[in-house]
Amino acid sequence: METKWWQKSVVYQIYPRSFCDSNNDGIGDINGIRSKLDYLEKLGIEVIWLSPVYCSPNDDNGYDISDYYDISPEFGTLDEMKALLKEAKAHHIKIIMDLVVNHTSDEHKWFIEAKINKNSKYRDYYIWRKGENNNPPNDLLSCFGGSAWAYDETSQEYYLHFFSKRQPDLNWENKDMRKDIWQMMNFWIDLGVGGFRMDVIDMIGKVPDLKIKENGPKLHEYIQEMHKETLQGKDLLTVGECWGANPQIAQLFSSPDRHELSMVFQFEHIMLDQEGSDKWNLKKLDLIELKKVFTKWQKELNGKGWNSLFWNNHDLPRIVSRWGNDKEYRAQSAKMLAILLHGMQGTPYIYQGEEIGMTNIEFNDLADFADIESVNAYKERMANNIPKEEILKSLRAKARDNARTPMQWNSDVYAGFSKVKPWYRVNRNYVDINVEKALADKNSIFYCYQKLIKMRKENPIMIYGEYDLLLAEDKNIFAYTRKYEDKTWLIICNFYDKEVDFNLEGTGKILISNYEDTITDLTKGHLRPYEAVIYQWQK
Ligand code: TEU
Ligand code: CA
Repeated sequence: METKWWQKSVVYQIYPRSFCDSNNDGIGDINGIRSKLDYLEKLGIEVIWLSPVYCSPNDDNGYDISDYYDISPEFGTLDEMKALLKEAKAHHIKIIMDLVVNHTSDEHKWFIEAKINKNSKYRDYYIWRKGENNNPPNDLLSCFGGSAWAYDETSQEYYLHFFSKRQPDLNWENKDMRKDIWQMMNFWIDLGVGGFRMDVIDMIGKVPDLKIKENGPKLHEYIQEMHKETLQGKDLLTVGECWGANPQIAQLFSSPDRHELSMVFQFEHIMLDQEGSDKWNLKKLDLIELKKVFTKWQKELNGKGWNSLFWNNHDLPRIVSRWGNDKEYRAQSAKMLAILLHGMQGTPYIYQGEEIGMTNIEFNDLADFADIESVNAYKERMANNIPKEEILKSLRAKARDNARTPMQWNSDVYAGFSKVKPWYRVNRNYVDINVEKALADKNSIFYCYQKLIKMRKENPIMIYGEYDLLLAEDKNIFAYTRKYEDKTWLIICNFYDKEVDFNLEGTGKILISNYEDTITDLTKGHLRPYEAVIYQWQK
């Protein structure tokens, strides 16, 4: 298979509201991103995934779009967006846009029209049903709590919303609606974007009457139509957010001969520290399970599709607080997690602040949460008589707010993010954890990420090398090899804070490590807390 540029690149996700505020109104913006391109080039990333910057009433921070063709005034203007695209290009960085087309905002002109006029062509752009004896058509639930059906007084019908009431679901059965989406995508492609990250794309084939949310029967038909009408011949990076994917489904999306997407985000590893489908129902991570899940995906997409590799995004808690140790071993564990992930096959994604080891934040009360999911979960769980301490425990561990605190640039007031009080609280640890400090310390987490990105550009084994798990039964160590041509790399990581021994053959040449004086004799293997190494293996 011919190598694609996105197989060699590392992507950096920007959550614009929290990245950098250029005009001191407390909200990050496009000009703020423009001012940090030198920094991103220094890190070595070649793609930015930009979370939504379109017009939005912000019921779900931009994931409720009211105009796909324009930039929200709080983020800037379309001209500034064009300038960002151009300047990013000069920094060898492409920009992929968030494409949120499972739903729109209730303030989108299509929905406004659909709501007031039953005979409008836009009525059928959404999903309307008559209820049953004053009840919703069925018991489908919204991801943000409560029924997925909202009652519209005017027309006395219910409309579907898998997310908030203010995010009505689009009806993908409607061909005109699809055409309008293709036109909008082509508008952005013509402006020079590098591709799209597609929000909950596996929901567009929904069949609400059969209670099918994800992976509906026409899903791949729609994606292939999208490919034909927009992506074909354009060499773009496309990544679909697919909470319901298994490796077979991911192959359908990402196998090149099917002409769908470059890759998907799957969340199997992300769901390992919860009981069942409820993310608030906490469970301890089992390392053996984590190894199994990664190994399954590495093996099953090898040569048949492509993996995305990530620990973090704007919906997830900070990985160093989640599966690392953000206290005594913050730097070591953050680097271990970076080495473990970047050593695998796939395209790595870094979420803003991950490269400096930003952590979760402290929450003490309802007032500390800004996110709709957190606020709803808090209220719903209070109503269900779950003890407050237990609710807070889950939210501390999992709230999306953890990822959304302002980026920590320096130790000035508000962490250098803004000169005024930001829209959301700055983590108190910004005086110790910030970009300025990271850049000044040659052993910082930042330079570990920088080195991993550089290694990927220089070593085809990181792209093509075949993956094999080692020490599968070891309860503390995550180890695997990558093999390509005559080379073997060994990636070995101590996942915990206790020292461990291991026993393998031969010696290793150290390519990257998160400690000084790492051993090279693998027959007397020993790893310190969170120690992680990539070796070139000589047996
Ligand atoms: O997320 C999809 C999604 O399913 C999330 O709601 C997820 O279940 C939750 O965040 C886990 O905590 C996408 C976006 O990434 C998210 O920010 C949006 O809120 C959502 O779609 C609706 O657009
Ligand atoms: Ca601003």
